Amino acid sequence: MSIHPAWLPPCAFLAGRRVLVDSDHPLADTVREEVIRAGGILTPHADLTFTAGPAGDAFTLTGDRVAADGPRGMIYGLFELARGGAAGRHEPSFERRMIDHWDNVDVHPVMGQVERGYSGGSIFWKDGVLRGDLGRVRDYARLLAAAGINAVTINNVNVHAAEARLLTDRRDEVVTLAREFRHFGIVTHLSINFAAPVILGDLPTADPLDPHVRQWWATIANSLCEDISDFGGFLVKADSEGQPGPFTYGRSHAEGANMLAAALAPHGGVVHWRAFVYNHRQDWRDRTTDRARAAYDHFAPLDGLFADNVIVQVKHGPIDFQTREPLSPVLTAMPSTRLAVELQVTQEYTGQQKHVCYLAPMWKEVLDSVHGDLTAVSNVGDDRYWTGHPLAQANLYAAGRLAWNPDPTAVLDEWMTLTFPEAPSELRTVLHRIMDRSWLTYEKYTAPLGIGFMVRPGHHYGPDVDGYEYTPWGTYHFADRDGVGVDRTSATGTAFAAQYPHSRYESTATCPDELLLFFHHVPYTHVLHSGSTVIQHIYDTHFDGVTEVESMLAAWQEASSLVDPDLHARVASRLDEQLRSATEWRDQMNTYFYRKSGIPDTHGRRIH
Ligand code: GCW
Repeated sequence: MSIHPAWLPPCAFLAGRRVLVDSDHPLADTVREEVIRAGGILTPHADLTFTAGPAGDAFTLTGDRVAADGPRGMIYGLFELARGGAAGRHEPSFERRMIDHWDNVDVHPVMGQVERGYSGGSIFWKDGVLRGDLGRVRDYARLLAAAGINAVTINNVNVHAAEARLLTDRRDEVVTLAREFRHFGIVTHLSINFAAPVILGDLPTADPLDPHVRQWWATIANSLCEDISDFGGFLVKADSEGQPGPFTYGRSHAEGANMLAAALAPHGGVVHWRAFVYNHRQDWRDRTTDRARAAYDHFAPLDGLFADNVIVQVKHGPIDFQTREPLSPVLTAMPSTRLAVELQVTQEYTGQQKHVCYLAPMWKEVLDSVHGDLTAVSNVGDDRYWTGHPLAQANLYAAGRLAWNPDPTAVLDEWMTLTFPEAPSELRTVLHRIMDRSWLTYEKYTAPLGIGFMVRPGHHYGPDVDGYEYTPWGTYHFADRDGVGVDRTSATGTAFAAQYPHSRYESTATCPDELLLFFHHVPYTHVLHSGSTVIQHIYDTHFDGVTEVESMLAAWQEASSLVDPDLHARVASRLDEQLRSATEWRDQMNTYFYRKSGIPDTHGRRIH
């Protein structure tokens, strides 16, 4: 079966156009290839001219010209024209826009090849080696460029034995992949294992202050940057979920990160150092430990201590990519540190690419409040539709494009224009009906009022209200017969709310409904700002959520003659699963909270 082109069709608008690409940068050749492929004519007597200044990704479009600040801007200008983009200046709000792959070289016994990947195997590696045919990687690079992405990390942040060697004796594979990405202006980064000097280098320690360790990393960085002249840098998950880190040697995360930064600095490389550090061996009996606090407690005191080429990479919420979380307080607590916000495109906790969940509206809320870099965990695999669920492609597209166009609905329209160029307006209408509010629908049947993690432990799919409640990974809802929610206030709880510069979350009077149970433990009869009670809200949203999924299914039936039959069938079968799963969520959640509270549904609907 052929690979679905996603938003990859040739740039039809170029057919018959007379084009001049007035630059001798290698990326000019990429633009020329696009012109030829689309049936355009390369000529000095052009009606469309591409020019590039020295640096920068922004560009200005006029009727007959793409004037790019730097070479990459020519590519972005090209794809903007393909979308029918408006004349004027186009500038990204995030300078570095990176996709992080959680791909492993080998198939991991528990996690599979792509950790939290729901679209098949890696497009980079197969059977433990780099794929021989990298045509698909080239297509992927084009896809990312069309979404405005300019950096990629190619391997999982959990760096196992084989993947650690990408730094040393398997480096050729990185060199090869970097070449494919460079063709579309994308810079390659690598996840590394902090203990590499011990694992790969036969040193007795990975202590960041040890001169031999520092020398080892400097030597590695020198040769790596010789092999890949535009190498982007390292991504590091340290002292987190069992990965090695500086704590082993009594060193701080600033000392760990700065050591790697010193090795990369002469070459212009950066270190993305993740703030996802928490105790995953908690005791549920200990009410003082709060996973939400961890990133801020570890990192805020280090503000100002990181080297200039360290970027602290922070998950958008304080916990872990849940359906609804407040903005991580770390993102506003480190004014003297370069930061990157991390989003999760692979929908680990938002339906695993089986459910439609267009995440751009959630990300928009995040991106409106932060500055720095943007990173997003990839959702692609070797599936013919790239993302398992064909509509999940829109999330990957939006992860890049929101930096250029902050309107999630407009970004969805762009995605449709490029993905279904021939589509009649009825298809757009159907897709908007299914996708625009799909995140809110998902929230309704899974995660009421800011509670998360009521999922099956391990694989994280489907409901299990108490699945994590008594495990070492954290406690998430504290439901008893009287009430529900996590008390994170300063007065009586874990004081996580005090990590914010404002006091909005401290009181139920000012806490927004959608985050009430993230910050407060309240009785089931507590009245929300909406006028409903907590228990009635839980019942109503779960019934509504399922009804909304039924409407999505009905809408998709209307599209049966409007799209390719195979694509239609794939989406239809995922929607069937979504409805089954949403019903399971509704029934378990409603029954659980009815049994706990003993309070019936005011509308007398069926609760099992
Ligand atoms: O959400 C958790 C995932 C892990 C992941 C971890 C992380 C790569 O369950 O699979 O590990 O986050 O972000 O490091």
